[in-house]
Amino acid sequence: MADLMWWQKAVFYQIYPRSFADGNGDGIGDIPGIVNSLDYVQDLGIDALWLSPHYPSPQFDVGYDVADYTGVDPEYGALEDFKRFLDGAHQRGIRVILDLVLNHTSDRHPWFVESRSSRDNPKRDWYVWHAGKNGTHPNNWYSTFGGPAWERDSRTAEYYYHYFFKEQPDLNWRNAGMKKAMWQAVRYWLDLGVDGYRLDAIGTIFEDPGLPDHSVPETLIELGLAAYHAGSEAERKALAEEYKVLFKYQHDLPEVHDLMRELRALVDEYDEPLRVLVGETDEIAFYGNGHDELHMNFNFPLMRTERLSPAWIRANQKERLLALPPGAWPCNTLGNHDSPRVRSRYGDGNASHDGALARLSLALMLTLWGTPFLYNGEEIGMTDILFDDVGIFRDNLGVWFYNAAVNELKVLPAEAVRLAAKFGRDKCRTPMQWANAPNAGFSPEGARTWLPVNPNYAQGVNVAEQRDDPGLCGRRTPMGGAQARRLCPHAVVVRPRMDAYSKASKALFEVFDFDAAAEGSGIPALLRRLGELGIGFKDLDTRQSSLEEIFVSLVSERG
Ligand SMILES: [Ca+2]
Ligand SMILES: [Ca+2]
Repeated sequence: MADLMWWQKAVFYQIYPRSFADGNGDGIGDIPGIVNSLDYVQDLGIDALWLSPHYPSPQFDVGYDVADYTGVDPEYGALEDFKRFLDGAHQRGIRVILDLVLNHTSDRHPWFVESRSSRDNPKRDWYVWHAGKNGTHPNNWYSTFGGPAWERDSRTAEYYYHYFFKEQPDLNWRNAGMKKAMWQAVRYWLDLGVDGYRLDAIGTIFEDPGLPDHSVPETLIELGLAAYHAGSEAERKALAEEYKVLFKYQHDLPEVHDLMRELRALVDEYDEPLRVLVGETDEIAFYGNGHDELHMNFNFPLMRTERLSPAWIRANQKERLLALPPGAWPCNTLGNHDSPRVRSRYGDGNASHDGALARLSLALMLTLWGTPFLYNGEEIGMTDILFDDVGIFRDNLGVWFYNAAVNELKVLPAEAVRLAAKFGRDKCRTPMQWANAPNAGFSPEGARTWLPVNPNYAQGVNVAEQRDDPGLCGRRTPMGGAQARRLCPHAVVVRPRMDAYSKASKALFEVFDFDAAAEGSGIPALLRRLGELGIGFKDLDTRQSSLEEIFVSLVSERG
């Protein structure tokens, strides 16, 4: 295993800076807060951090609308704070990757301010501008965040393209000057010592320059609502296919792979240590030949279920691992700042099961073959919270959904809020719960946090009370898991050899099996090791039950 790269052995932990730790007590997470929390991160056994955008931003898309690629948002601190954070992490042996948003900027970015100022501005072509057609939009494309993908700019009477909000104009990656400027920004952080990037929304970087209309009769909101009400995997799959057709000319154009090869070559100029690129995409094609595009792409298909059954996990692993090109390395996750909390999503509503299932899910992440990414707060079993007042929403996607549901689909407001809270992303972005204290210990008493804290901090869902408690979603889960993972980074799967066990047990063993050739020991060794590290379930007696039996009983209960 000596030949594995650092990022292949690492457990990654995503920090959403606005919600992780508030250093100056103004209700907003910041970099000094993260600096103060580095010992906690180290104690968890985390090897690498992915920091969601820390750049200056009007926060219309909560950080994913960047107004300066080489700055730090004043709400989060200054460059000196960032350097202290990077040094502090490195001193603890923790690497840091940043978020890189290549598809679009904020409409407040100076590049766009210049670009929109006149049709002959030198930066006009840095964005995607087109004349209207028949007095309206250049074509029928949607923005994935609702409404047309085109916004008419009265100053120059042309339309600019935006795949996301109109406050996020798409960059034109066919323009060499823009590309050069962006590569300079990429080098800026690498030169500072940053260890790589997580690449946002890379599938949307290029769009068809011929602007052909899509052919889907349903509106985007109709598809969204149908997906929400879909009763079966088959239905969900069919809708996902239709969604693909809707965005066919705006997604995954072949040119993007030339660009990724170019970026990889740039990043490969840096060594000591080697830097890493992780793509927010599940398309295997972004691995290139296994060595010339991105180092890792998320295994998002694993998440796309309501139930993490052994059969689902096994099928996913078989399909995914077989599809990888030689030399490519898998990358697994069950949650991030855009998706439901693991405990809420994969639980079954029974409090004791939900806790156990959340821990099992973490154990799964830490034992599957590949590099795991955990989202901050998962280690203490944080849950979604659904706000019942649109006035509280900070995610404009939820606000859009609410307005569309009320105005276009005539849904009653109370029901629309409920749907919008589920559809939006505030639910999983609430402040980190550090203690059973006012504002969950995130901000001082009396401060108004940018999103309300989830009140379940008072029911044990907080760091302080789980510090020494292996309880329902005890902090010892990821700590032990991370240690276990370092013991066996080849942990994996899919070797039927368990005749002696029940069917459910067999399936689970296959899931939690690991590469005996790599470790020189049998299957249950990892499970035993997890047991030794105290990773059991409080509601089942781990001294009387083997961990294997616990896994089996969990699955049996789940049917
Ligand atoms: Ca703050
Ligand atoms: Ca684009």
